[in-house]
Amino acid sequence: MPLDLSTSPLAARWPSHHPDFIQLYTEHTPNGAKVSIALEELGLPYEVHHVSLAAKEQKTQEFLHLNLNGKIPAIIDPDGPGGAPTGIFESGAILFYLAEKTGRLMPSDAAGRLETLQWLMFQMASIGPMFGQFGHFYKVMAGKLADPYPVEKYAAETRRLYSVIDTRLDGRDWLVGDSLGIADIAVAPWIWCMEEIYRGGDLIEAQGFANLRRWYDAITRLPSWERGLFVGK
Ligand SMILES: N[C@@H](CCC(=O)N[C@@H](CS)C(=O)NCC(=O)O)C(=O)O
Repeated sequence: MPLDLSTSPLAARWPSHHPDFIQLYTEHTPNGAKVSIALEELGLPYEVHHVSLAAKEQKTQEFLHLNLNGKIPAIIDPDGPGGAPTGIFESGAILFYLAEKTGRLMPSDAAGRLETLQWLMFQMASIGPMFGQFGHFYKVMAGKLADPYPVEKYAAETRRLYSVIDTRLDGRDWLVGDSLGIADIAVAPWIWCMEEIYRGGDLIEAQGFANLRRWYDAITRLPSWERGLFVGK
């Protein structure tokens, strides 16, 4: 949507020193990291604004002006479609926008673009929400629930999703096409979150997925991963 930073209430809470750069509103979370890793990989200049989830800054009027849904990440591109300053939320939409804008991180043919969209939707609709539920019950609610059902349910679904990714990567290096793309960048931070933040890897026997491990090792060795993962911390 059109959004001019110079007149937006956002600038009062998060002043910009480089208004000509892409403005990234984020925290150190898997959905936030997707966007910073993509921006690093693309080498686009961007300015980071830390949105404190602990302080509920994502629910402030200033932030809702950019994302009515009150969640990070969100960006403003001062050089959006048609050259107009544009605000975008939903990490999948942001990744797709950046790939379209630069002509990178996505195959250029129609079939490859469609395949990218398919795997991106798979991440947004399944991996993020299901891993997130697992994390809530396994980590946030640890020791607070007598009933093992929620952890069992979401651990089983998380393991099933690991298996989908592992099967897709059988005989291929990347989720779509023959080079790193936005689908990979969307999925990998959730593997990191599952294993490093939720510490759920042992429970779902994450090391047993050989194709996924090979692919994840390759992504985590990228300089853009190192630089992008901790943005917003
Ligand atoms: N589908 C959204 C989900 C965004 C999301 O859940 N963001 C989390 C951090 S990873 C957040 O802002 N949580 C705070 C809240 O829900 O209030 C996206 O991918 O952008």
